[in-house]
Amino acid sequence: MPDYDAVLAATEMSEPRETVSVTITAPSEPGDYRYICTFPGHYTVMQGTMTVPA
Ligand SMILES: [Cu+2]
Repeated sequence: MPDYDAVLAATEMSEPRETVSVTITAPSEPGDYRYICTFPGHYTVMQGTMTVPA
């Protein structure tokens, strides 16, 4: 995982059908925060948005 301020959290690599979880402290600034799978080629379909409401 790159040492980059925009990366708030990460998990270890998971196996197919395995469930992994991560707990983060959401940013205090309201807004939409994108999340992605960084495995090569997965970004196009494995992504979403976490919304911190105002
Ligand atoms: Cu993926």
